[in-house]
Amino acid sequence: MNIDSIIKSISETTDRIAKEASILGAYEIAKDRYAEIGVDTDKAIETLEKTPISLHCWQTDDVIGFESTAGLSGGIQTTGNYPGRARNIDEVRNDIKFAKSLIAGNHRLNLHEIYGDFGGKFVDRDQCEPKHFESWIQWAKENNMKLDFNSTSFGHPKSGDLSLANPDPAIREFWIEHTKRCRRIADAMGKAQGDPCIMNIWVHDGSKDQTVERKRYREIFAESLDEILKEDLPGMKTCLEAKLFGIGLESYTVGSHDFVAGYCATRKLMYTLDTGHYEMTENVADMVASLLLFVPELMLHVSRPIRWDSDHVTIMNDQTLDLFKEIVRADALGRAHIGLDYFDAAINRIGAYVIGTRATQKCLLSALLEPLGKLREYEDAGKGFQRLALLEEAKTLPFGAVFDYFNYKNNVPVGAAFIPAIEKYEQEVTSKR
Ligand code: RNT
Ligand code: ZN
Repeated sequence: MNIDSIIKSISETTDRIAKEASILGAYEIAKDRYAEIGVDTDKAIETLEKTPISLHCWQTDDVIGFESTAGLSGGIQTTGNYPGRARNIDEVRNDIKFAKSLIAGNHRLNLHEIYGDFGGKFVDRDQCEPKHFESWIQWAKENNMKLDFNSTSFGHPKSGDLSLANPDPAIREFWIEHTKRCRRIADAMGKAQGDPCIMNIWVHDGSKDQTVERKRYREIFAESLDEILKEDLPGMKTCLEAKLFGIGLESYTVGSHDFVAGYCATRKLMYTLDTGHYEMTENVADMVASLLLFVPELMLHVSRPIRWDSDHVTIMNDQTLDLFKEIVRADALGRAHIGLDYFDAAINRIGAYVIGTRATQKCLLSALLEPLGKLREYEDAGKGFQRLALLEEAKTLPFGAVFDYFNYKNNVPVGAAFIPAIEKYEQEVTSKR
């Protein structure tokens, strides 16, 4: 059986009809309840349907890619060894396709440079070209997905502790060349899909122990970035990701929040906000309303840090709910691109994919269902009690009925019905790897 018929047979086993009446009935009641406080649920669903989430290809294979079998380095790490990891380009594609069949809406696919179609040959990072991504462009088109992209500074003999911020010109030039080439690949993707490909630059550069050259590395990094960004490439947009620390790079990170905020503000560049990249007690959601005043756009890496930047599967928690509330309250959905960034190798990887994507949609939907008009009225009138009361009441409105209907309407499993679907795929596909 080929992968398409497996996916089709699994989706047919989802018990939709039996539940139909209760899903529709619950939605009608929910719709009325929300209408009472001035919220149009149909409109919220429509916005959710139109908002793509960029699925990170690296959840399928523990951030390994197809360049070499060198382990992960550069301050990030996956933990766990659940069986069934995707081992090659076809398996990565099949897993993404299957995960997508369980998620409502049209989504984008976020690739790293190490996921190129290198045809079994070793292509070094300073040699990558658009041709290595032609089959991805084709595949994405066939599967109705648009592509986003990432340069890859980790997991390479020249990664070391410093790449774009390296004082050694040979190493620094190598990574400048890599990043320039990646921007051209992203440009080719964007042109082919008729929509800008967003390319993220995250480099791990930093220091395990104390450094006396904090400013010097940041100056070099800024110079490298300026050089990289010189080329005008209309098919793509670049964003730069900030970070607090990496594993083995605990004392100092070149691309810290302050550096990236300053760089993006002065160069009018998109800022990548990864929810795992700040102090644990920092209010990441609050950054949205500041950054948006000074940078043109935001790229979100929705993740879940546990004690550190652990990249646990995104769930519907306060941190993620607050993040999307701030984006909707700032009327900034058009300026915020949503991507996921976690890698859990300890549970079924496709399950992890689907849980995190659906959780992100739940958080966005919850933000879209906020009675913002009324809340703003109260706030303007200085009615603090009424504002707090409505915020509290809004928490227990029948949100779940709206989310169920959204999935039902989009022909994907409602509620926990995706669990048996993933179990079946595991039985028929991933457990045989
Ligand atoms: C690392 C960054 C970065 C990576 C991916 C693989 O801390 O979050 O975005 O996770 O590029
Ligand atoms: Zn990230």
